[in-house]
Amino acid sequence: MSSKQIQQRLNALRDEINAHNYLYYVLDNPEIPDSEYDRLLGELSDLEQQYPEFITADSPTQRVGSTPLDSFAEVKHEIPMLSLGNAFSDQDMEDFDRRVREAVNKDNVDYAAEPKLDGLAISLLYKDGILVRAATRGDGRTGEDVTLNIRTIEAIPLKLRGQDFPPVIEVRGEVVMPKAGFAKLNQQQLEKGDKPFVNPRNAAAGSLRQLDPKITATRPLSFYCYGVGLVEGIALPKKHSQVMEKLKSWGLKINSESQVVKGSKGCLAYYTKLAAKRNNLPDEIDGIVYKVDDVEDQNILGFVSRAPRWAIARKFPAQEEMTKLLAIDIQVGRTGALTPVARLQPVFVGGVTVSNATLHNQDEIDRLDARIGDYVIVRRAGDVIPQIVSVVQSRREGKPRRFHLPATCPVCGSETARFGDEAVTFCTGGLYCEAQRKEAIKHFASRRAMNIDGLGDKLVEQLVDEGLIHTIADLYHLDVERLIRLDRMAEKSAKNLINSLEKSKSTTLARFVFALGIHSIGETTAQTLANHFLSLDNIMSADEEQLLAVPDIGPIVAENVITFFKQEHNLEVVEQLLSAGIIWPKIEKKSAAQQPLAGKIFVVTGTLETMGRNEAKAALQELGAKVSGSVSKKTDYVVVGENPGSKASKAEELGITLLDEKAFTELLAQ
Ligand code: 9MJ
Repeated sequence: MSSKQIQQRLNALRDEINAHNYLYYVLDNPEIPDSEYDRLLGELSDLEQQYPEFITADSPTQRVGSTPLDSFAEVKHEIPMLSLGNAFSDQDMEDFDRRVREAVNKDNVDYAAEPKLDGLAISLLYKDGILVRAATRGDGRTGEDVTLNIRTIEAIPLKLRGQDFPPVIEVRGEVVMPKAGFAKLNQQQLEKGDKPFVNPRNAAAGSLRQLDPKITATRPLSFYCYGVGLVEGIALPKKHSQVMEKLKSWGLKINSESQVVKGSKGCLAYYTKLAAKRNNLPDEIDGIVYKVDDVEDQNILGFVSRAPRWAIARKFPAQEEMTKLLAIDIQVGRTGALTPVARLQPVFVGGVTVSNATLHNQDEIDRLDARIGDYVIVRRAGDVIPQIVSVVQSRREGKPRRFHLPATCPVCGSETARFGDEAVTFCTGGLYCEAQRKEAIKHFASRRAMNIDGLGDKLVEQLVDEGLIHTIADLYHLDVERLIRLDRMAEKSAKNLINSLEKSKSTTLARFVFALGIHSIGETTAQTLANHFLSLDNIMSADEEQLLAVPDIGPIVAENVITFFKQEHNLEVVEQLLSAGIIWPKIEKKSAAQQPLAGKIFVVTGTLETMGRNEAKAALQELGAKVSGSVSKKTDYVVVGENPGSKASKAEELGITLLDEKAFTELLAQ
């Protein structure tokens, strides 16, 4: 390629990439998949590496600079960056509208209504369409030069689109961190062991304050423009809303929720509409900004001190407030999870009075270092449950005591426990604990457990609420006479239910074990326990060593089984169920003839067409084989399905017999 051809290709690639950026960021309407975009960027980057003499500063590859700064330089704003006056009520808005109408001498004024983004105000200076400087608002007169950091934000064009932009234009707007990006960033912070950011605004500010633009480049920042400062050479349209449309045509992102509304009525309607949408918007907003749309009217209105008289920010009720943590109570949920609940000095936040907030679990209390008597920041965003964001350490008085979840359940007195590295503390009371009773009974009655026909969730609630049953064992003492006294219970349904209960008494050991609702014991594990131990007595008396010797039973399941059968109440309930007449066929130890694969170790890898992996395992175990998760010298056979992993190749290396699906099903059939 000649030098001219190279430059042509480079320009074509840059134009194409910029066009796709525009479609993606400004119009919110991408045309090509990310993979194709990445390919274009890759081609540009490769070509530029080959011909570094043709790299231009506005090339899409040049967003991230390589040298960190020592400090940010000062930038003087030629036209000050203003702040906004606030309105907190409908009355404030009506007063604002009246002042405006009186000043411009009109009966009706149009306002450009925009979401008020909670980010950082930034000024972008474009000369001949090229971004030459970006600065923070600072105190409004002097800000900091953050050009290198701002260049990393893909929603900000390094070069304006089209031809009709002024030779000098200063665009103003807000850098924000979208909620989704914020959540992801905080997740990463926690994983790295770093402190999470308190809110998207702080995260955006912290990201722009980095001296190394490489760090800023990793942060999910975005930008919306909302106005202009210095403009030279070409006059802009006469309406604010038209200026915004112009900026959009030049490749700058404007908020798609923006809208021109009529008079104070229009302002109030827009406020109501956006307040309802607030939590579903991609970015954090803390109110609405209303601007007189007519620029000539803006000039008539002018400024008072540092705020324009032609604009106002109507604030949503604050979503964060400070209050006192009075006590921590414990709620026991339906699954037995103990949830610490903060009792707060009532405080008006997010539009409602909040006096409780969840503290989630012990780890969360420890992370916050929340102690009774502390002052805390409470956040309530929309319909979301109020959260405690942080403790105001500087307000702590004396030595308030730390809080620990109790060793026994506050509802039933059973031991509490944490399993593995789960954060949640559970009550082990199971069937006995009132808080867990309804769920336990629903589970017990369900189709895959005791399969009690006609005993639905609603009826279980009713039976417990009316005090007719307390535990699953009480189900078998119900009679038609008592049932028909319930609301909406006809004699026929009552009789049917009694029949179903009677029928359910004939079951299997696996179903019964599953029905007990032991934590983390699903159907498959219940079946495994039944196959291995053969009797309920054996399961109930198994110690940790015996349980761990069962294939597929790990320490968590073992601990849950032992804890469950250690509880006196659970033993009583089991005893009552058995005396009520629950029976199952005795499981015979299989003879050698029935266990042709006894002693053989199998590994299953890849996807089988005719059965699931668990099904295959169960079939092998039924025939006496052991199924292991990893291939070793001890492995006898490896069953290989579609797309097998490294296990198949390892087996081949070790010279282990491989069975394809056909060979495997034949083996099972034999
Ligand atoms: C925000 N923060 O979203 C203005 N703003 O206009 C909008 N801020 C503003 N406009 C003049 N949408 C000064 C500040």
